Amino acid sequence: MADQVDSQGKSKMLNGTQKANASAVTAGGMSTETVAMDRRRFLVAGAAAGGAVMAGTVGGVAHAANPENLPPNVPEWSHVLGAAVDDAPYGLPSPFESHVVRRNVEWLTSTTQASINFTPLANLHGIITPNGLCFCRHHGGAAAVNPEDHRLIIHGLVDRELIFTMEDLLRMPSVSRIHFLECAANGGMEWRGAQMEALQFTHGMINCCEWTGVSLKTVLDQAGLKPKAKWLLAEGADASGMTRSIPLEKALGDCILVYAQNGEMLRPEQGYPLRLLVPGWEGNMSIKWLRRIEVGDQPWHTREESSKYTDLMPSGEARRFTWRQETNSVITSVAPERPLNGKGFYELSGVAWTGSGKIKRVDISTDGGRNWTTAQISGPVLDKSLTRFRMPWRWNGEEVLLQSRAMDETGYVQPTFAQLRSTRGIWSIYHRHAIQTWLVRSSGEVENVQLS
Ligand SMILES: Nc1nc2c(c(=O)[nH]1)N[C@H]1C(S)=C(S)[C@@H](COP(=O)(O)O)O[C@H]1N2
Ligand SMILES: [Mo]
Repeated sequence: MADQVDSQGKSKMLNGTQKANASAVTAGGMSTETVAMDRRRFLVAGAAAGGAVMAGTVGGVAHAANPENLPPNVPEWSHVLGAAVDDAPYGLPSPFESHVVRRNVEWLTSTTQASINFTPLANLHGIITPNGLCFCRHHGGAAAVNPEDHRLIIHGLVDRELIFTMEDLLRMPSVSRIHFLECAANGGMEWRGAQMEALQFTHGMINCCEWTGVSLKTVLDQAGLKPKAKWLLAEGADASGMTRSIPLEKALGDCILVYAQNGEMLRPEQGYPLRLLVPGWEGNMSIKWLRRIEVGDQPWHTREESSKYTDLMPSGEARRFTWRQETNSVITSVAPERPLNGKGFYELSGVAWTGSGKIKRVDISTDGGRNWTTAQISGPVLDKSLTRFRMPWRWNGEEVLLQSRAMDETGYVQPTFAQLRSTRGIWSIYHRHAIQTWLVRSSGEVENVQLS
């Protein structure tokens, strides 16, 4: 039996295979009509990515497969010369992959500059997010910064106030590390019930890149910290002038002043030419277009920090300083955007991550959490990184409820929705990391549902 909590906090019993009516849920000023409309649109977008109609759709535009290209014939592209090496000095994905893009949700924010778009997780492989597909969260649009005119200022409780050019930073000893970056609001639309009809929107506020830059400690050591130094304020050069306070212990730990992402310089929307990366912690602390670091003895009380980044508990109290991103996982190879095309063999694959360190184990259930099988962890298992898991599976064509459950190296096990709600209630926006359920219909369609 499934138990769905609607927007009023009341529970409705479902029969386990019945999808809760998304129109019962409202959040962020959205209307019932918008949900229905968006849902159809999401399913269309998803269908382009799904195996069921793969051969017939490119970027949502139907095109006919040409039998002339099939064996025993030699396909048309074998008869003509291909593109020249200087046709695309900066390469782009195949036009047949043009449906794999970031998408935003119109009703979520009132402008597209103070807004967010989402990583298309259902179409990604391994653990690395390509630069052009990393979700973007801006409070004042993506700043267009000329690196020649960009400076990083270090001041406050330091022995030497310093100003760095980009050239200065590029000359310093560097580090490269693979980490996920996740918005604290990832999955935040799902607290009060299953709502978003695509994996892109239930979990897509996350990326995982190889980040290169200068260890923040290197720069702070150069400035010299005064004995009273306990906190940093990081500030961005964008129109929002976003600031966040960061405790010194974390700053001297694994934080990086990042200038490169997956081997090339940062993309403008990821903070070019310089951003802070605070690994494993709320994405909002990883200040983009970083221009200033002030060292102080206490956290700053800015509008962002004192009112926005807190978690409202059932008691009416608000938790704050909940910086660490919690242990989470999701199946990505079967998802609303990746419907099944007939019974038989499939690989269940997905990603798991934790701000607490490394992923230790991931279990998969095909019966809504009654029985669990440990998945194979395949590929690198890195600190505060996406970790890829896989499991061979045979679908008999019946309705099934797919789930993944991650465990981290501290022994923490990803909670069910019921467990999470029993301690955190339903009024938070942030840190929604409960076990995801995909309902696979006998038609092969896949839906987002919540079980108790
Ligand atoms: N200067 C600045 N830094 C910022 C933001 C911003 O709007 N301005 N957004 C923050 C938030 S809320 C998140 S989740 C991450 C998102 O990083 P991304 O856009 O590279 O995915 O950047 C953070 N850093
Ligand atoms: Mo965020």
